[in-house]
Amino acid sequence: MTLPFPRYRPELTQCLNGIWCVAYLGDVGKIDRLDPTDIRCNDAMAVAGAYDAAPALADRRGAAVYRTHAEVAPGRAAQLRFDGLGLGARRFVDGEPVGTFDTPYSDWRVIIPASERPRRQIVALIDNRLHAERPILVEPCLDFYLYGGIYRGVWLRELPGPVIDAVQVRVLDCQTRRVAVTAWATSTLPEDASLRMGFDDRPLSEVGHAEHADREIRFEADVSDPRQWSPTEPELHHLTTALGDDRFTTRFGLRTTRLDGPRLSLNDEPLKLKGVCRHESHPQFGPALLDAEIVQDVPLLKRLGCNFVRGSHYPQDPRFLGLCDEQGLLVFEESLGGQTRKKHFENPRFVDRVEAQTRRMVRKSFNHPAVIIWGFLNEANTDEPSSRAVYERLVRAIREEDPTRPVTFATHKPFADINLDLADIVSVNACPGWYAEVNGSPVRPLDEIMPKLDALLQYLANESLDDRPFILSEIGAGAIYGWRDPLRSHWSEDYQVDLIEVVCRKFRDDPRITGLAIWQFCDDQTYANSRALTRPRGFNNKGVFAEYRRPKRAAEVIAHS
Ligand code: ADA
Repeated sequence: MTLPFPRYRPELTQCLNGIWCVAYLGDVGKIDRLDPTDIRCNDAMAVAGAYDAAPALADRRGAAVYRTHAEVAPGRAAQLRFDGLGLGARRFVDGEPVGTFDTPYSDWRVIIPASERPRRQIVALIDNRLHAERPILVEPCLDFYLYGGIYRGVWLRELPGPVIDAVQVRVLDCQTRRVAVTAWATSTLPEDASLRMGFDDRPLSEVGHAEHADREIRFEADVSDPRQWSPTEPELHHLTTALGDDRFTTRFGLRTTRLDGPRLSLNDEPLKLKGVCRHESHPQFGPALLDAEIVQDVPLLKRLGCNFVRGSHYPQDPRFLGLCDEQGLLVFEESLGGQTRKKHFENPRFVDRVEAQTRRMVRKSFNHPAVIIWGFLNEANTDEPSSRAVYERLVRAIREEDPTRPVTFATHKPFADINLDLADIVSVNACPGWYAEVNGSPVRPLDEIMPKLDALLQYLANESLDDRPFILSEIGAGAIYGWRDPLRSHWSEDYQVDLIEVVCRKFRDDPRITGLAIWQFCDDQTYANSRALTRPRGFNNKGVFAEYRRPKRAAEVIAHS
């Protein structure tokens, strides 16, 4: 099996994915008060997997206990890592609670103390209920289904002593190939700890001038045999750091991004970002995508002629980001959010949580050269005065974590947004031509697209916001796969083709538009309640592929535009 990055010593690393024992508890009391120790787990569920994606539990809201065992050498501590789960969870090892989780789609790591038991019991108590009293990061009315379960990989790494836990490689200068490296250990390092390192397949050597502080080691180095990363030549480097016998390998790319007025450049070449928004979603497995599905999505994106993908609306699966690095697809990654309003902005627990998730996303994805833009809180109520302090705080948090990449957020209220000045890139979700002013309007929906986009761009210029790049971060039309209509009405593939043709033409011809992320890559499951009155089949049907990735006619239009 190929381990994803970062890679640890393979002989000390186990992937715990597989079939776990599960008990679905339903709408029990709050999980904070539940002790899962004596609960019998008689059902089986796949990990990764979402329990409410299983037909028997479809659309059920409740808690579930997931249980498995792992072999760990007696006397040795271990690190347990979940790459993404939701919505809320508590975790237990050998019956002892080891943490609470409330940031869906984030990774979650913990160190398990050593024990003499060779077989350790691991339990995740998961909750997919949308508690009113628990400020989750999204509102239940959001337009994608919020599943419960373990969405991504689960890993166990045995720790022979203090080991490297995370490494960030920051490119200081592509020309001089100089990088600044920060490595964090799992625990405080002795003063005389000596770190070795090596690029790619080179032998490891002692790091000369390193600064130590507690768990942190910083040093600079020149990449041997440097190759620049770009979307057309996505050359990647590896950096291995070693403490004692332990190894930690991360992958990175030598590339720089730069903002120069309305221009966004990569390696000093101006970018025109052509792409789509993509949910991590499968009709049968929800957010728990199989390797085969992720691997197939990337060439489909490339076949659309995309060089860009907006990972909507949460931190992305590291497997997907790894493939984007390898294939040269540029990514706008954002932390989870949606329909955020006054009650959230004024709730300190909510704001702490968004900030924690946003910081975690930046730390986790820092070394992916494909990620070129950070975002947060899709479509919040940014006309709300209480949003200002939150937006200032989130922008500051991202810049503290990473001063090298531009920061943005997708707004759907551009004319009333009070925070646009904080963004390095203005990103607007617009929907002319779809949620069109049809009632009583003499204008055909398609004919309103150009004037509305022009009015938006003119407004940004009037507000002096044309001094930075502009991304049309969502625009699209719903189409039911296979439905052709000579009248080219809404919901037909023909209407989606017409709308996307207009949008692609505008994007191609208007130099004020730096980026386009068409809404969306493929149809995805949303709620099966009365929302389905505007979401036929209970899906958001604006995909240019249907949910099983069959191309609609619009895919050809994008590919040839
Ligand atoms: C918004 C939102 C998307 C989706 C879209 C739509 O722009 O950000 O998640 O809901 O609307 O299809 O209406």
